[in-house]
Amino acid sequence: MLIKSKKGWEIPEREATPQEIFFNRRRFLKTTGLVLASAASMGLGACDGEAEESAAGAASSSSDPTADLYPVSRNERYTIERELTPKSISSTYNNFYEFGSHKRIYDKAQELKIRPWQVVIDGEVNNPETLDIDTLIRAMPLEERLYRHRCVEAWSMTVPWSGFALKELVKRADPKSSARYVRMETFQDPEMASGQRQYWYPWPYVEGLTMEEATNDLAFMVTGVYGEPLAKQYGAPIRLAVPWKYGFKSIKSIVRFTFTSQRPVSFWEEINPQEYGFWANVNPEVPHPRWSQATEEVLGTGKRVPTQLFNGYGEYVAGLYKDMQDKPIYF
Ligand SMILES: Nc1nc2c(c(=O)[nH]1)N[C@H]1C(S)=C(S)[C@@H](COP(=O)(O)O)O[C@H]1N2
Ligand SMILES: [Mo]
Repeated sequence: MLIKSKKGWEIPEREATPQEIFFNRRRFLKTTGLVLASAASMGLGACDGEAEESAAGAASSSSDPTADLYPVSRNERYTIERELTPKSISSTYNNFYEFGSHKRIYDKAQELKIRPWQVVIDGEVNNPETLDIDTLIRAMPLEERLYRHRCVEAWSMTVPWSGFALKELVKRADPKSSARYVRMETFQDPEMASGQRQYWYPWPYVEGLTMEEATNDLAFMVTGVYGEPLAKQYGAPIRLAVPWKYGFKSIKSIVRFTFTSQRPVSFWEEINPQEYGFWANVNPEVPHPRWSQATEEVLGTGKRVPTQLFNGYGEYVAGLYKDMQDKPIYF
């Protein structure tokens, strides 16, 4: 039996309710009263279960076929004034609903099989292809970037990601002029990923960016962290990092990039469009319908700090939104 002890950096539920609790009416109607029972038994378990911290590092990767590539050299353009979040913390406090709707999924996530792993690039492109993840990673210019990450639940961390600019993948795909969005999709395998047996969620996890966002310098494909291949709980073997947006935009364990003229409906938007919009740009002045976004708990520090517009990345991205007519949520 494990005794629960709450860490200082864990957010009390009254400040940040886990994302799963509210279901929109459409899904509610789709899935009947059974959902209520299930939702109740899921509870508010954001902080359930004490971590065996030593298990966390086990997630890394001497056997990873890309291990020889890391560490990669740091791009000094992307450093930050905040201290890095210790690996023991960021690797044991994760959102990865494919493995459960709470934060302590890191040992469950070790069930993720990351080889063989194929990535499909399709849709409105001149160079559609299906390629092996190792081929893709080895074809791309890898670098390290220190990025802040701000979850919509009002916690944040600072992580040394390794990977490549998403615009390099866009260049390789060679999109047609009809492509206006990149839609990204996570694997779907409910036998492997127990969370995907929670059938009331709209699996697979989907996210999307406009082409302008996807080709912005900041949009980063992550294949490593802390100078090693990406550990499974962070979304191995490849996930997105878009640090000016709320964390749910940074989709994990991607198997497909589809270039399309249609705006994708993302996983959280499908679940609750009133609370999780397409844009999801970090904005301290626009509260989530159920909590403030003015401040954030910095994992590992026990401190709350003010949240910044675009999570502090306005110099890179503010120009993308200056002509936006409709005022979508979170912006
Ligand atoms: N496929 C998938 N991607 C996902 C999620 C998820 O549940 N499934 N959670 C998102 C959310 S809400 C956050 S905050 C980040 C968490 O990333 P981390 O666990 O590396 O901190 O991943 C995002 N990407
Ligand atoms: Mo999040």
